[in-house]
Amino acid sequence: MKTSVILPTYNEKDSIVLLISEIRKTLTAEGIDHEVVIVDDNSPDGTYPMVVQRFSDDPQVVPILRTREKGLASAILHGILHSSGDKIVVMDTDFNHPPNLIPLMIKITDYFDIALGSRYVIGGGMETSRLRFVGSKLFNKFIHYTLGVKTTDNLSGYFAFNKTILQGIDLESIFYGYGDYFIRFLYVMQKNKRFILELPVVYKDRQGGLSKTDLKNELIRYTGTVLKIRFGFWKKK
Ligand SMILES: Nc1nc2c(ncn2[C@@H]2O[C@H](COP(=O)(O)OP(=O)(O)OP(=O)(O)O)[C@@H](O)[C@H]2O)c(=O)[nH]1
Ligand SMILES: [Mg+2]
Repeated sequence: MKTSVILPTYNEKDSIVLLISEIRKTLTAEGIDHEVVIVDDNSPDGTYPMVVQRFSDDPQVVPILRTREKGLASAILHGILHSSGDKIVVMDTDFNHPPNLIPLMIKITDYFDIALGSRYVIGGGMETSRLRFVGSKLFNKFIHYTLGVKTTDNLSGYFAFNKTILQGIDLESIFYGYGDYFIRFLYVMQKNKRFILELPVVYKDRQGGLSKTDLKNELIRYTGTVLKIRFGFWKKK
């Protein structure tokens, strides 16, 4: 069984080389067959050439450059479609998501369809802003009561799964926009009765670079996503 770790990047030159190195080291030490797929949307800070140059002698690092398309969710889908693994791990590239948990997440997918890194199960949390932690928790309650999903962190974006669960699903109707793709993904997977295990994750502070998240815009977008699903304006094809 091979695992593909998908890393979407936009202006992450401060952290990407260290992150790839840590992932390669951790998974190699655990004897996990893997590749690391980087999907960069032509970052002005030169993230892509930096990865190409630094890992040119490492066939398990697969850098992909997109010049025509841009966006977090479609970058993740692009990486998944160009990956060769049987298992997929998706994470942020700024160390928000601690890479030392990847082996455990992969192990969990031997028994569950999806391993979900969650801030809101016992032991989980967020080192960054308390306001953001509480705000996101409340928004997750809204998602829970509106859509009836059981998962507690529908905005996490740190997860692992068996690729077979994507079969027969119109992925483009899920993987568009920003973090809202994850609300659609978990909703569809729970409708499909997939087995999900949430494991505690403590988000670390971003290491270098700038945030791409505009909290006000995302709040509006995420609310729209939830209401569209709830009132039948979003249909998975
Ligand atoms: N390929 C690609 N990646 C993106 C895009 N926008 C964001 N990302 C990546 O998506 C991940 C999440 O973005 P962040 O800016 O860290 O968002 P966040 O975690 O909500 O915000 P922080 O608190 O700053 O960490 C990072 O790895 C980004 O580099 C995009 O348009 N294209
Ligand atoms: Mg981040």
